[in-house]
Amino acid sequence: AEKKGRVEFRDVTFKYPGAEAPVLSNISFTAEPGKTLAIIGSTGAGKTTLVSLLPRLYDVASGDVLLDGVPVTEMDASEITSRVSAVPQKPYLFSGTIEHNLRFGKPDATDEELWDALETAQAKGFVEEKSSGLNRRIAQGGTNVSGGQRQRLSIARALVTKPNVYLFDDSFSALDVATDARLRKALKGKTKDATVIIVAQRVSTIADADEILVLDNGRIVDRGTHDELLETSPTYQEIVES
Ligand code: DUT
Ligand code: MG
Repeated sequence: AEKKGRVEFRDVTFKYPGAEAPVLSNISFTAEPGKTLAIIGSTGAGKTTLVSLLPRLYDVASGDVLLDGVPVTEMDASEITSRVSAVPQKPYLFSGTIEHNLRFGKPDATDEELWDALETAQAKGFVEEKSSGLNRRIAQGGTNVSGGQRQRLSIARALVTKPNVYLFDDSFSALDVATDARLRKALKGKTKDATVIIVAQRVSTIADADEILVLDNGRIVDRGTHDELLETSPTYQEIVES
C-alpha cells in the first residue's frame, strides 16, 4: 500500500491574531513518508509557529497546508489528531498515572504497545524503577518528573498513537547527547513508514535528516542536506559554529 503522511506547505503566510506583521512568509516545502525533514533556525525564527499549522492550532492567512493532498482546513479535528502526533516544545503531562498519560491518544493500546513506546523513547528504565510501574502517579503539571523525563514520556505518548506524521518541536534538547542519539536511532526503526518533522537547536540532532530547512525571520533562507548547507548556507554555518 502507498505510504500515508505526505505534508505539503504551499506559499504559506501566517500572522498571529491582532499582529501587524506576518511571522511566516512564503513557506513552501514537502515532507514525504519515510523521510525526515528538519527545521533549524534561531530563537523567534518561527519554527514552533510553523509546526503548529499542521495540527491547526492556528490557520494560515494565505496559502495551503495539505496532508496527502487534502487541505487541513477541510479535515475535522479527530482525523488530524489520529494522523498527526505533535510533541510540543513544552510537553505537558496530565495529573494521573503514566498509563493514563500514554493512552491519551489511543485508549485501546495494549500494555505491550505502551512498553514498546517507552523503550523507543528511552523512558522504560524510568518507569520500571518504581514498583508502581505504569500505575505511577504524575502530579498536576508533571512537577514530580524532570524536564527530560517529561519530554521522553511525551515522545512515548506520540509513538503509541502510530500516526502518519510525527512533529517533534525541540523534543531532544533536554536530553544529553548520548541519549539523544540513542533515542533517534530507536525512533528511526519505529517511524519508517511515517513522515518525521524535527525542529532542533542542535545540529547533531538533524545532521542525518533527508532535508533541512533553515528558517530565519519567518522565511526559509536555505534548504538542503547537512553537507550541502555546510557549503552553501552562511546562516547554517553560523548555527554549526555557535
Ligand atoms: N509569537 C507571537 N505570538 C505567539 C507565539 C509567537 O507573536 O503566540 C511570535 C514570537 C516570535 C515569532 O512569533 O517573534 C515566532 O515565534 P516561534 O515561537 O514560532 O519561534 P521559534 O523559532 O519556535 O523560537 P524558539 O527557538 O525560541 O522556540
Ligand atoms: Mg519554538
